[in-house]
Amino acid sequence: MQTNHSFTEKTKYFLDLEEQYGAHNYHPLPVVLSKGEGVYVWDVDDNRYYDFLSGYSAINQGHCHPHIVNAFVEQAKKLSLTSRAFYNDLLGEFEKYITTYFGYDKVLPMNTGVEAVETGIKLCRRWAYQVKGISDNKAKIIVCEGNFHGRTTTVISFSSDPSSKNNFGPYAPGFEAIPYNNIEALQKALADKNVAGFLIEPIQGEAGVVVPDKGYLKKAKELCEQANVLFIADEIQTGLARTGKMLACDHENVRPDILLLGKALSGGMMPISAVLCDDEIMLTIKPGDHGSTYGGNPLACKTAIAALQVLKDENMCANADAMGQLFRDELLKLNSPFIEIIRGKGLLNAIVVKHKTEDAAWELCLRMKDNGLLAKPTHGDKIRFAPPLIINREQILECVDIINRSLALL
Ligand code: IF1
Repeated sequence: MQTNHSFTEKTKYFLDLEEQYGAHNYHPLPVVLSKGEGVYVWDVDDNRYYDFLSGYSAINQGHCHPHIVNAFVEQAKKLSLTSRAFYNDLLGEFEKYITTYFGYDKVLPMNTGVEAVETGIKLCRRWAYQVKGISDNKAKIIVCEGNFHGRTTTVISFSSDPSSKNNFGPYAPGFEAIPYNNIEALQKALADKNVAGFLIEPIQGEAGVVVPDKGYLKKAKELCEQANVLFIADEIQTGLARTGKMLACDHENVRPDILLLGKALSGGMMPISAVLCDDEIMLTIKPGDHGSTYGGNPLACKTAIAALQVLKDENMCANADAMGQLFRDELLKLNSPFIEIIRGKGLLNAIVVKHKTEDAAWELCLRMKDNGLLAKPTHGDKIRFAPPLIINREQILECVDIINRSLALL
């Protein structure tokens, strides 16, 4: 692996700052970014790169999308935060816009994705006790092995990833993990009358873009309905046109009982998340039962409306679907001995790298960086490829060529 001395002075300066003064909770690729526009980012030495991570799918609309930036800047100069102690002239507009957009009675606005997950868990438990009639403190939520739903102590309690979970105990009770993409395991778990919800990623992102079998989501939703259990879809990474439909659940016409959104809900401007569900669930939370300082702030509301609008105005679902198919087809044509698996949906894709050396995926990412494309390994041998959804055919073909030339260097 490269050490700091092989970088320009400018790059080295910034790497050293973070080494010295920042927590070491990440191991970033050694590139220092200072500008972003559309599918591109530039480093401090003015080298241009294709961004194939898109801020972990928070920048679906492309870096610094002008319509979203303008909405953000205009509102930032006017009124950014009121707290929920008072009303403001944007929260209601946003609530009407997003509930109409996705077809739910109500929305509870939060900030980060994991706050939406935590809020979904609290709503599910409230519904369990006040509507389903489960005994107090007995509600169980089924989750899937290989999940990633965020990093709070409750959420890592049901993680199966040692690095996210180990030495952060004691863990929160009330969760049971079953194998992903396994209908029989779900059927068995739903026999427990204390089960209140099933929390699932329609495609597992961090696990390396694991796409379940066709029909799995639909069958799982049916089983949950039969068992009077809430189907909670974590679309924080898969939602907002990333997989070629507005929601990944749309590929199987599944309507989640609780829908969790985040990341690209702001187009990468600021943390914005949202929980959508119908009145039977949402109205179990009464004034004072839940909230957050910034949840539903006017700046977030204005920004989110713009971020959602451009997804539709610029047909990003259709483009993600077409460009994703092109990307997978062209990668397949490379017929590389170092690519074991290519998988994904829309523009959420990943490869599994097959190579004798342990850190081949990392080395490949370093080579792609040198050739003008930024991507990052996940869980060792997988590399996620998730560019902004505005990428065009010519750019996809250029990126496949970059990947091909980088593979040759392995
Ligand atoms: C990290 C990747 C991981 C998410 C899903 C909730 C959240 C996330 C499906 C929480 C967040 C981010 C977090 C970031 C790496 C990245 C990630 F898959 F997107 F690449 F970890 F799996 N549900 N995913 O993917 O949202 O609180 O972060 O806003 O923590 O390293 P958040």
